[in-house]
Amino acid sequence: MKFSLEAKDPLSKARAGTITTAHGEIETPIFMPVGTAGTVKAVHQRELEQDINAQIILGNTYHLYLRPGLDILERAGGLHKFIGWDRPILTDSGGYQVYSLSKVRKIKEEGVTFRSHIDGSKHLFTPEYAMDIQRTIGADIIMAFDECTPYPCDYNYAAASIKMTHRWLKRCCTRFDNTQPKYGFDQTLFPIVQGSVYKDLREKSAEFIANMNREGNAIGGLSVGEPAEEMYAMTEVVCNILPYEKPRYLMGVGTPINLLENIALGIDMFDCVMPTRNARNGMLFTRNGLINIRNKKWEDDFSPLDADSDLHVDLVTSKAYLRHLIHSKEMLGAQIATLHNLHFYLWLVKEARKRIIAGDFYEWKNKMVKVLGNKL
Ligand code: PRF
Repeated sequence: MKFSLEAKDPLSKARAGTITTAHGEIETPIFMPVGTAGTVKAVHQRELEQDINAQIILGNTYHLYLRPGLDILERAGGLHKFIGWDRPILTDSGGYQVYSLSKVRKIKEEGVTFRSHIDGSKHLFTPEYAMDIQRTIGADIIMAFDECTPYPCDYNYAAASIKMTHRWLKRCCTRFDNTQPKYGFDQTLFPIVQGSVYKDLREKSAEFIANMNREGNAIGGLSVGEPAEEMYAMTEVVCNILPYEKPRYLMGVGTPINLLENIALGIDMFDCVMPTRNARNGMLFTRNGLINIRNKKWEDDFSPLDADSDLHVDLVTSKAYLRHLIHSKEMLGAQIATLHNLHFYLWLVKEARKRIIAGDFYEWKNKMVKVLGNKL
């Protein structure tokens, strides 16, 4: 993997760069659509490429390990081949989904024991196993196995937790560095900063992670219920410590405003289920803020979703029709709404990149935050 920085905004810490992977380039700042189980829900790979030009998608170790399982993924030749996607993929390690999804879980030094949310079967993820699984899935960028602390989290728990996450990270690096990729292309491992909302713990964790000297770094444990201002404060502390010349990935964030504010603090990569999950409930992101297409006010609005858009479904779908589809729980409603929301998120980061390169990101960001904030 290679990362080159092309521009820096004069009035903020925002930067524009390019990540080069074995499966092509990613222009940053970037948003990664979430494709948990080998699919960005309701969107075909061809649409991801051709309609919204997604440059990288995210997969989840936890889900893919449980289903279809490692045997099938390996026999398919890895996730890229299995799903027919030859652009970059990043996989999360399971060190978050296990906490949020599985039924019973026990966190020990060795790893995490959990029961599958699908059939109740018992499993153990260790840092080593999380690396082995991600070698088998075959993503371009894989994530360290960490503990994401909940919010709120008491100081002593968070302090002990980062120590364990750091010990786990060493085990991840050892395993990763002593194993080979399975499908003939390079993978890279990103470590994850934790530390809840405590400045000194975030500093300590960021220093530890920076010292591991990997090709990119991530920030976890945010957007878990804390006020946005606390998230930004932590991002700022951590970005001041993580190396300038490596990509920084803020995990599981966020709203359009969260993206803009964190880009201004020096974040390069984001992922979040918000545009995809909200779409399925009829919540649409637009340049004027959030709208609920289920609302009666759209019942007889036959104007296009967005007449100024370059996305086909925005031009040919009326608000009244999408409202009808979502109300009727028609699958096409989820498809159109998801495409619309992902297109908006990708437009937002592309525009941010353009503004960073042009040198007027900060003013544009402040204006956008006001406009989006009106209705969010
Ligand atoms: N750790 C991992 N994945 C994550 C998170 C984390 O802390 C978050 C927190 N927002 C989202 N996804 N491994």
